[in-house]
Amino acid sequence: MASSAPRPSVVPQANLESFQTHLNSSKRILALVGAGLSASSGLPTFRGAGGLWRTHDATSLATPEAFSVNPGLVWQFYSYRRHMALKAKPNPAHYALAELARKKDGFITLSQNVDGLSPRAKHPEDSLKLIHGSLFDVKCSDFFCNYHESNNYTDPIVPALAIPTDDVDPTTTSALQARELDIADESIALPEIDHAHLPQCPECRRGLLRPGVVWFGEMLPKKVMEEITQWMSATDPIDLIMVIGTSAKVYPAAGYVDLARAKGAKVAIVNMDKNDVPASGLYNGDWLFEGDAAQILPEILKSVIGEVQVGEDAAAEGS
Ligand code: BV8
Repeated sequence: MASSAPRPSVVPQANLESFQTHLNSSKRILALVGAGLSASSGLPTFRGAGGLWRTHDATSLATPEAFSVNPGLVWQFYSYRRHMALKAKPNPAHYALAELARKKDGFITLSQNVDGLSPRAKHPEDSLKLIHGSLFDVKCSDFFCNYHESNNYTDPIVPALAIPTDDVDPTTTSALQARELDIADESIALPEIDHAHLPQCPECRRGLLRPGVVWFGEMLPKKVMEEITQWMSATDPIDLIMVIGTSAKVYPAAGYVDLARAKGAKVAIVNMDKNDVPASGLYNGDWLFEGDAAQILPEILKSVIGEVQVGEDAAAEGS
């Protein structure tokens, strides 16, 4: 149960007041979120750790080419991220956005994150656009098969992807954690996994299943893109776009900042690094809140959402 002790303010007063005045009067609001939103839930960002998973550039593993060359390696990358995301918990920033969605009809969140934490914070589905898919969806990689499965939380998804614990006592978390770290530690060789031991498509029984995420060079989900385009092209102006925990370097996601600006939106950046602002920079009247999204979002949205409730009770309240 959240402590009721008021949090120390992490936002300069002047900034907070002008922002909340605009927020309170805003009718149409967008949030573009990235890995930084989940950083204080313990999940590494893409840029964190130099963007590397072991010796591999994470973005190079997130490609159809990498999967066709070495599906075992790519599945170990995604199985590890599924495992870590399942162990993680939504943080106050996830709950704050979920509550804003319940309080403001004209608010939607565009999430680049595939970790499932915004859905677990009970962010209302119709105002949460998962533009890069989810670690917990799988689909057949065979071009002629349309098999797709959502909300697959089996961990590991197949025995061959289990985090090897045979030589450690899995009941002692520390040992297990050590083993988890091993997986991320390039000095420990990753096992070669035979195709036959990787997730198989239960429908065509020909193709391998692959993670239901959008890889570089792939189109974003058609239905989600249509919903966003419809929302963006409504006649009413957009009043505010909050750019939260993202380096805004990946397109078309990063392009929404300028699209929203073109519809009249003011921009509010929430980022641990004040230099990580979108390519078009900041204009007069925009806001830059430097720090941890998990601390800043509950504070700057308080005028609309009140005190953020984290944990189970928020779910009960929202469902
Ligand atoms: C496509 C899913 C075409 C998989 C991902 C235009 C110009 C240039 C290039 C392109 C362009 N258009 C398209 C491209 C190519 C490419 C692209 O953008 N390349 C980049 C690298 C230049 N785009 C694509 O390939 C897209 N597809 O264009 O298809 C097409 C068209 C027709 C027909 C066929 C094809 C697909 C892009 C999606 C790829 N999939 N994810 C997976 O996750 O494994 S992208 C992935 O990387 C994430 O989803 C996210 O989008 C991105 C990582 O960025 P962030 O989330 O922002 O994370 P990052 O670590 O970079 O930054 C973290 C930030 O948080 C930092 O600013 C840090 O300071 C801050 N922070 C840290 N801690 C905190 C914090 N902030 C607050 N609080 C904290 N505690």
